[in-house]
Amino acid sequence: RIRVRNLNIYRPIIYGNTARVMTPEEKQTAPPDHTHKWTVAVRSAASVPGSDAVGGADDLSYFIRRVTFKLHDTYPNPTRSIEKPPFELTETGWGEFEILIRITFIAEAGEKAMQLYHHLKLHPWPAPGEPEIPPIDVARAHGPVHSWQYDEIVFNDPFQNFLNILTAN
Ligand code: SLL
Repeated sequence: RIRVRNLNIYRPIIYGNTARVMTPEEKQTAPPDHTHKWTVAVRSAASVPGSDAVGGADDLSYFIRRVTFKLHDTYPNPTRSIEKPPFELTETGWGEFEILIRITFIAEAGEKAMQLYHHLKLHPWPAPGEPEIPPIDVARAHGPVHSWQYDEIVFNDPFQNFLNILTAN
């Protein structure tokens, strides 16, 4: 296995969540205290030709093998592994918390898993110093919440065969 020295190659990603207030129908099949439906995801930030979506949902598996989302311990089986794209997880709940996102690369990368943290955001208002959470109908009227972070996954001195995989995609 040959490393290509003095070369950095990066892939842009976005990670984060969307959230919205659950509909009455959705509430019927969820635990009674759950108020929000949310999706946490890792997506490509490279533009997808012919798509105006934010991030390409499907195009990270050529170098990412698995994304694991570690949820709050109040969730059953809080460690959720997604082995296929799209690397996302949808759940319901009532509270915000820190999600540990672990990205495992394909074996050819020869890289350790990468860890990111994302604060799951359910409420549109900035919470710090704001003890009061407005009523649910106020939240519903406000519409979905989006909280995304841009990042670049950098590979230093990549293996030649991994570099080939990255540049072929
Ligand atoms: C808080 N630090 O106290 C946060 C914890 C936990 C959120 C929030 C549902 C889990 C379940 C859920 O939303 N947990 O019972 O399925 O506000």
